[in-house]
Amino acid sequence: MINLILFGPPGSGKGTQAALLVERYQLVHISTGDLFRNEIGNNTPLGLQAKAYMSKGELVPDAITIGMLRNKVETHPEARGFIFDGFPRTIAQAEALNQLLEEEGTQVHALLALQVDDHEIIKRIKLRGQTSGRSDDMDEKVIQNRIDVYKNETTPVFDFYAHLGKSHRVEGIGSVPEIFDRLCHLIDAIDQRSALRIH
Ligand code: B4P
Repeated sequence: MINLILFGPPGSGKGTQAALLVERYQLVHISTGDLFRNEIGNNTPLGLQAKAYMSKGELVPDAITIGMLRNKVETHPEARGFIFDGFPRTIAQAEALNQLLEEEGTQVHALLALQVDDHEIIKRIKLRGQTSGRSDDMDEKVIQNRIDVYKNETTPVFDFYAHLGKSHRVEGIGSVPEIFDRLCHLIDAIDQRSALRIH
């Protein structure tokens, strides 16, 4: 089993790359952003709560996010591994994920951090905002807040896994296939080193 965290600032390409990695390695993809958007689309109480935070570019509170993630993981006992996309975004979420995976007899094997500068991120998100219908992609103030929240609340998660020797930086600028290749090289090296046998 291999469990990977796809990490990086908003709009760094986590969702884009996760979709390709899932195909290549046959892992279960869990995107907390997608799960929240799904709840919002279905007008559920959880969706209503999440919407209030997401529309401002704030993080949804840990208790809500962790509960939702746990439910999702538990619906996939057959998984040969997970790609966590957009989770964990706080130290509390990272600690909860470690505990959850420990209960399942497994662990986080690597955090892959896409490196993309602010200028490129803002360009990408605004471009997506023209078609995504996502209110958090359209307002430059909200986009800037998402970047600030990432820097203040989420970057400590990189250090949390770096202390465990599990954080890796990956250049996130380039074409989608180029970045995919970089990620695959890294994952294959981690696989070989730890004899996880994901192929
Ligand atoms: P997310 O859904 O995680 O949104 P994101 O960070 O914008 O997405 P991502 O990095 O996946 O970008 P993508 O591949 O789409 O979070 C949204 C909100 O949900 C958060 O702000 C927060 O409120 C809430 N939330 C989610 N998880 C949470 C958690 N754990 N705790 C609390 N709150 C949480 O790429 C972006 C764009 O770039 C796309 O248009 C894509 O086509 C383009 N692109 C991708 N790769 C490219 C490349 N190589 N070159 C050029 N363009 C590229």
